[in-house]
Amino acid sequence: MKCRVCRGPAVVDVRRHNANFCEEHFLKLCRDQVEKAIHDHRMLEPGDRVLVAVSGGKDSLALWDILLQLGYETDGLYLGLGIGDYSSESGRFATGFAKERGLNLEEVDISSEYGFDIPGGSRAARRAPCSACGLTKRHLFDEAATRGSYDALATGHNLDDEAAVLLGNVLRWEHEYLGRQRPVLPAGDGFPKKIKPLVRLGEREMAAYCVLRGIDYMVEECPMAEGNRHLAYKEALNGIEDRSPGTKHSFYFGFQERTSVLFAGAGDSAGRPTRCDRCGAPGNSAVCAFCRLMERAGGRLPAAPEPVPVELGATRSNGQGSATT
Ligand code: Q46
Ligand code: ZN
Ligand code: ZN
Repeated sequence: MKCRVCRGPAVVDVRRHNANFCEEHFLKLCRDQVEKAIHDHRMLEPGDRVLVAVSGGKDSLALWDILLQLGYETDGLYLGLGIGDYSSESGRFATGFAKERGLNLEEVDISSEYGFDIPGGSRAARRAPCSACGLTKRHLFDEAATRGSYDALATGHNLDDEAAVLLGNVLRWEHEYLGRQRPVLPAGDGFPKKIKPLVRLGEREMAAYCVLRGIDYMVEECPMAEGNRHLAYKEALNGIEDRSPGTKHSFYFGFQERTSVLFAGAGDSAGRPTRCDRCGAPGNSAVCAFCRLMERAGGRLPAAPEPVPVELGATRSNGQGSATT
């Protein structure tokens, strides 16, 4: 097995590209793919300040590492979701990564700061754990990115994640979610810009990247993911990809290039943007979904909200279908 670039001994095969790579050229491939995603989808400008949503898993840590190498000014945000040992362990990987490199990582423990955790909150609110979790993460990531005046919030969604979410949204013709399933969502109506710079890289590549870069990451999956439809979609796509490498890429980027325009605007709802009466978050209802969840779960807000200015324009929903963040 020889590296496609230098013909030296290869350490990774990337079937989607029908090619093998040595360590140096594989790491370069990963950086180049992120750079291309950022450039093609106009995610960032040179020197932008980026808040990276860090879970302690391979994708978010690799993303943080690559953005640093590409010269962006980055900070991390880790949310302690209160999912037993899984949360405490993943928190250790996130803080370890930041500490070793002298990086700034904001940690928010939702149990101590908001008075509920994901297992208890989802039970009390009678929501599926991943639904309550996804909603909580989106709300707190948005809040932190806005509070810190970051140019963008970056998440570690990779090609496997995005293709699986797309499959789920297509199977149910979720036109609103399809309208918002893009690698970049611009800032507006009080929401920060959101970017997914790993969309050109798969799960297996991100694991290999971390191993080769010596990044320790949380290997165990979240115990609450069991029964999540997203996993079934991933498995189905993996079966197809095995027989026909490159299918996930064509499915996702074919949608972006040729079909997503048909759904453009479907995720926006007409009306005047407003702010949540409880927490001040932007949205289009008097009490935001996070505050409703928190109230049903017996939680509380930590402090009086700082008012966040909201520009006039069409309001938008901030979900994207199956939760993957
Ligand atoms: S952390 Fe949260 Fe995931 Fe666990 S509860 Fe579901 S959404 S699976 S990425
Ligand atoms: Zn090489
Ligand atoms: Zn609220």
